Order: sequence, then structure tokens, then C-alpha cells
Amino acid sequence: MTPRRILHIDMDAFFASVEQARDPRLRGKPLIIGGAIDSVRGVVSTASYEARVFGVRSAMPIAQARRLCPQGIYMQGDHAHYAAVSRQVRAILGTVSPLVEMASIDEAYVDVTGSLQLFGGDAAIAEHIKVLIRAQLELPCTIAIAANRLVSKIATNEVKPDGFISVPAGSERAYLAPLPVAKLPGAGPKTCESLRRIGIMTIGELASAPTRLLEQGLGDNAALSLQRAARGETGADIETDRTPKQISRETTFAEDVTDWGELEQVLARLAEKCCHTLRAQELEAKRVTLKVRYAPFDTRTFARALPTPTCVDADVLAAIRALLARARARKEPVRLVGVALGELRQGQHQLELFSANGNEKWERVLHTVDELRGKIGFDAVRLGQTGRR
Ligand code: TTP
Ligand code: MG
Repeated sequence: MTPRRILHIDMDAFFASVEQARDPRLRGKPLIIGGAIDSVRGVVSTASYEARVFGVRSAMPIAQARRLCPQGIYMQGDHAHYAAVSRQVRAILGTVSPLVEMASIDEAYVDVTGSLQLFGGDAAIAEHIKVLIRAQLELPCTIAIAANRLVSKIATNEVKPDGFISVPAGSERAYLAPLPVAKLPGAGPKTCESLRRIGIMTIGELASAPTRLLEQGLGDNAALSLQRAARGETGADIETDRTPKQISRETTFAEDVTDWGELEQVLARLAEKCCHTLRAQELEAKRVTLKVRYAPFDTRTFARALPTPTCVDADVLAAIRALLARARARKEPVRLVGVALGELRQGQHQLELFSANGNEKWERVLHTVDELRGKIGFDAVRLGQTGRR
């Protein structure tokens, strides 16, 4: 498997920097942007780093900020403009990789795995982006590149402002180890307090703590996911704008069907169509849902997670068959059946998966089938499951 490289970028003091970019007189000054800036209830949206020196922070009441930094310049935020600049940042990121996910108005994850060779490495790609954003938008930003989103996001925060860091593959755990547990997303004040009570202050201590001890302190689920994060092992893949939420197909029958063998045939066909679309979009699915409408209008869904993400018909069919066993327990006539593939992601592990499962042949066959279907239509090629009647 090609190790992923995930770039996280976060703009520095975003709203304030945007104002400083369009009005040079504001540069180098303590600048505070807020909503309802003149109202007693207004809060600080952000403060320039010059204002942070005085202790001014996001979400602080403006009144308090004025006490801490009376010489500051206070401005009302202009959200429409910040959103427009955010879109420009998004466009610049799109020039280095198609896999961009904006996580908020001023931060994004970019899967740069496929772009690194082109640009010449982590440092080069980060420098390229920083230079473009400086030149086109006059804005500072901070970038981290690591094996997954979690580590890159934590790392960005550590090198702000105007920073860059690359966490080499394999050194995630060592990188995180000395940081306080509060730096882990998901470790709020209550969790940190629970951890402190069992003597855990750093991410490294959390990573190597006995699981039993953590479960007692935090509860089973929280303990496991937090410990995985502490080991730098977590991190979902990039969800780009292009990834649909699910791919589904369904068939309504003119007359109610009671023959489950027939329903299985129809479902196999629907599953093949879904998988065809899945592969055409280079996606994999982690969840299969079977939809059954029993006559007249009683619709039920049955779902199961797949052991590994897949785009292979046979895997989806196996799941459908297992779900069918549950659906047919109702012993009622059926008006409609459908298949939906969910928890979609970019097909990254396809090749490894195929070789791991001895599925190479399947892959070759399916690609040939997809090609033929592209040329001569979907129904030109029937695979084993739907071919036999
Ligand atoms: P952040 O990225 O959290 O903050 P920032 O960009 O101002 O500063 P830095 O990243 O360098 O630490 O948030 C991005 C923008 O979102 C910020 O400029 C203003 C807005 N924002 C609020 O309106 N309220 C808030 O409480 C926070 C945290 C941010
Ligand atoms: Mg920011």
C-alpha cells in the first residue's frame, strides 16, 4: 500500500489577516475582529497575532478584549468577503491535488499522496502552496503533512503561525508522545481531568497506558478510540466534494413477488449495477443496505458493514444474501427491492485488497466487464450471479 500523505492547512488569524491584506494600514497592528463589535454582548471572532500578545482570544467577550488591549483596532467582521477568500484558497489547493476537503472556512485537508513526486516532496509542496497564497491573496498560513488527518491537524497547531512541518511516516507516535493529552481532538476538559486522575498527562502516556486502566477511567469506547488516536493510528480518508454519500438502485415490481429466488436474482443485478457505478467513480463502499417494500407500503431496510471496503460485486452480493435471510423472515409478498452502498471513500486500498484476498483475477475480470459495458451497454455482459436463471 502506498503510504498516504495528508496535508493540513490552516490560515493564520484568518479574518484579521484578510482585513490586513485589503488594508495595509492594519498590518502589524493589534486587530480584533468581532461580531456585534459595539454591543456589550459581542465576542471576539479572531485577533491578529499582534493582539494575541495581550491575551486576546477567539470567543472572548469584546468588553474583556478592550480591557486587555485598549490600543487595539476593533472591527466588525465581513463574512461574505471571508467566504469568498476561502473559496480562493480552495481553488489554489485544487491546483496541487484533486482531493481537497475544506474542513472549515479557513482550514482544509488535501491528500497529496499522488502529487508529491511531481512537486518534489513534503517541503516543496508546502512551499509551493504558501507562495501561491502569499502572492495571490497576501495571506499567511500554516501547513503540516503527515500520514493521516489527525496527526497533520495536531501538527499544524504546533507550528503556527506561518509554519510548516512534515511528520515522517512511521514517526507519528513519537511525534505526538510529548504533547499534553488536551491536544488530541476528542480530549475535552472532562476527559483530560479523568486522565489526570489516573496519572496520564501526555499523549505518550496515554498511548502506552494499560487498556484496562483506561477503560476504568473513561469507559470502553472512549478509551479505545482515544488510545488509538494517541498512537497516531486514526484518521479517516479525505472526503472530497466528489464523493457521493451513497450509490443505490431499486426495482419496483408491477405485481407483488413471493418467490425469494427471483428476488435474489433481481438484487444481484442491482448490486452489479451499483458496483459498476462504484468502480466508475473509483470508490469503495463499507456498508451495504438492502431495502424491501412489503406490500402494500411497509418499507424496511436491513444493513451490514463489510469487513473491508470493496468495489467487488461478489463481496456486495455475499452481504446481500446474508441480509436476505433476515428480510425473508417476514414471509410477506414484496413490492420493491433496492440495494444501497454507503460509507463511500476513494478506492485507495483496492490493489492491496485484491492481492491480499487473491482477488486479482476478479479485478481484471471486472475491469474488462466494465469496459465492455461502457462500449456496448450494461446488459451486454452478465456475470455468473445474474446469468443463471
Ligand atoms: P481558527 O482557524 O480557529 O482561528 P484563526 O484562523 O483566526 O487563527 P489561527 O488559526 O492562526 O489560530 O478560525 C478561523 C476563523 O474562524 C477565524 O479567523 C474567525 C472564525 N472564528 C470565529 O468566528 N469564532 C471562533 O470562536 C473561532 C475559533 C474562529
Ligand atoms: Mg486559522
